[in-house]
Order: sequence, then structure tokens, then C-alpha cells
Amino acid sequence: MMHDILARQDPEVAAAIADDIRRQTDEINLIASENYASSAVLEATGSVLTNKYAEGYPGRRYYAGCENADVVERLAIDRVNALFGTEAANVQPHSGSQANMAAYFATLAPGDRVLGMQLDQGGHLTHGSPVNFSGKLYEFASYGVLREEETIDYEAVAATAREFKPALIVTGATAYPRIIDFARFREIADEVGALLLVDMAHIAGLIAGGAHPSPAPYADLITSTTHKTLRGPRGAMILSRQPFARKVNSAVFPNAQGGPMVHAIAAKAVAFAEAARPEFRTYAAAVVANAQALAGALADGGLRIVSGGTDNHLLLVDVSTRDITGQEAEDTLRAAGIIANKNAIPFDPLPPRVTSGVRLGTPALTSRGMGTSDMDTIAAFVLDALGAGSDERALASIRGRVNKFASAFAVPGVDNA
Ligand code: DSN
Repeated sequence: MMHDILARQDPEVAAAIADDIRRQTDEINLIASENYASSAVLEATGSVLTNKYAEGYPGRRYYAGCENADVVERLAIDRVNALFGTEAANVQPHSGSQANMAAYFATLAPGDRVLGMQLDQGGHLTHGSPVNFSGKLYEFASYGVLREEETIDYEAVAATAREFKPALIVTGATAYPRIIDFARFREIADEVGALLLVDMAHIAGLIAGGAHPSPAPYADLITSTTHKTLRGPRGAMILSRQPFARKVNSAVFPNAQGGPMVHAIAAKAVAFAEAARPEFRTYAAAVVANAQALAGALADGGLRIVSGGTDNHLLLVDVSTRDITGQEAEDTLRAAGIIANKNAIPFDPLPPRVTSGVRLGTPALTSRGMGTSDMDTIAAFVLDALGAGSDERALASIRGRVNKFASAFAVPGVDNA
């Protein structure tokens, strides 16, 4: 990918982009929420549609000249509804947090009760953290996982729901390696008269590709980012049943956002079409197979995998058994050319800035064409790096091997894939 004009006009920014192209090529990216968008998605993202103001919705805009904005937004809406089997879609949210904010505004009044997954057991800031708008505007109670199995404690979800009587139950996670039982959440919601919101940001691509059950038959509203397993541009969306569509639309604009990012909406349309192709089903299945292979190889190497494995695109590794913290593991892996993030494990005794775990995900490396046999190699790099500790020479040597290995795989969007 060339940025000739940018390089002439603004060499400093161009150099940072070029450096990141090299970084993305040379490193192994195990961040579970990242991916590589295709060249077509990047082209749409970098298009002149960024110049357009288009407040409102297709056919009902507050500015003239929106006919092409209408085309791309209608394409995005139709394609995403077809992809997930939903009735209504709002493709304007700029981010997952803004999608959740709008979904709450569409269904709740300030002070209403909501039941969400605890952040340090796999949830998200917008699922009721006290430092987030969600925990400040609404009264949240939380659920978590069973101490032994480390899987969602559905009995406790039901018991808390009966006692707390939430208006809304939120499920979906950022660090939960198991299938979420959406039917069970629907049952609980129905029993207490609550609405059900599924935040499928992490697993949207797996659902689109048939590698995770869909929440569509069960949820009243579904929120998602578009850039994680779904492999689209940075952004988000809200899918809903028809009766919620008007409220969702006005909760996004004019309530939470002004002008939509038309270039991003165009890129979302491109990504939704890509995710509908048969190749994407192969991709989604490979993401899960790779995560399971990586979990197996790391467990064979003596690491404890939270919940004993994974059903989706990520695994949580408890590094406390190695007498290191999640922060130290993240730093050590970084020095070896492996990018991952520290992450709280269930019932983590250490604070969020330190943690006892690392979260490893396979969406990005699967997009580069790595397969299950490559997971043994990557697991060996991870184990070698964690074993090297602060031995800088050993880490530099692993980094050399990581860079050689990784740069042999094309990066979508960089190598015209
Ligand atoms: N930052 C995302 C993640 O890494 O899971 C969640 O918003």
C-alpha cells in the first residue's frame, strides 16, 4: 500500500503509517479485538465520502446532496439485516460504546435498572462500570462466572434478575471464551419482564460465519462493533426488532451523535458483503479452530487456560502460575514481537492495571492465512518468551524468529488482499 502524496506533503504522518505497516507485517497480533480490514474496506474508508454531512437517515436528511450517502447507507442496512437475519439496523454509531449508549437511551430512562456482566469477569465498561456513563446513568447489578468452571453462572443470573427486577439484561463480553447461551438469557429476561440486549461485538464475525449461535432469534436489540471478528472498518451498529427501530434511530441521531461518518458506513457495507461470502464461513471456522489449537498447545506447555479452553476466537491465559503478572507477560511478549493485552481473569486478586492474565485471540492471524499447524509455532514463541523473562538477548532472538515467521504471511489491506 503506497501513500505517495501523503509522503510528499506530510512526511511525519506518512512515516508513522509506514512504520505501522511494518509493525503490522512483522509482529504476531494476538489482540482478540483487532483484525486486518481488506483493501476494499480501506478504500471505502479512505474515500471522498468523508467530505459529506448527512444528518438524518436515507431519504430524510438535513443536508442537500445526500443521494450517494443514501445509496451506501441503504446498502449497509440491507446487507447487515440479510447477514444476521434481523429486522432493523442502524449503521451510524461511531463506536461500540456509542452503540450501547444509544441502545440504552432507546430502551431505558435514567435511573432504570440493568443487569450486565461484570467487567473483571469478561464484560465491558459500558455494561455498568462505575467509571463509565452506563454505571453513572443507570442502576446496574452484575453477574459473573462460576468459580470452578469459569463459565457464566446462569443460575445466579436468574436469581439476581428475580430479585433485582431489571428493565434490561445485557449479555455479550470482551473476555469470555465460551459460547453464550442466548436462549437461556431470553428465558430469564422473559421470566422477569426485562428486555434483552446482546452486545456481540467480539463474536459478530463468528456469528456471521456460522461459527457461533446467533442472538437474533432471542435478542430485542443487538449491538456490535464492525472491526473485530467481522473485519470491517472501525465503527459500530445496532440491530433490533422492528418495534424498536424508530427509538433506536432517534437515540443515535439526534440524541447521541451528529453527522454520520458516511465513508465508514460505505466501508461497513463493503464488509457486510464480504462477510456474506462462503470464504467468510471458512474464515470464521478457522478462527475458532486456531484458538482451540493455540489453547491446546499452550496448555500442553504448562499454562493454565481459563475455563480449560475456548469455543470462540479468544483464550484467557492465567500467567500467575508462572509467578508473573499479566502486565509483565504483555511486556515480555511485546519484546518478543507478539502483541497481546493483559486481562483480568475471573476472581483476579490483582488490579486492572496489573492483572493475572493475558487475552490471546486468533482473528487477526487467521486473516493472514495462518492455520492450526502454525499455532504450534506461535505457542512455542509464547512459551519461549514467557520463559525468557527479562533476558533481553533471549527475547531479541525470539523476536527475530517471530518477525521472520510473521512476515512470510500476507497482510490483508497491505498486500492488496
Ligand atoms: N477494546 C475492546 C476490546 O479489546 O475488547 C472492547 O471495547
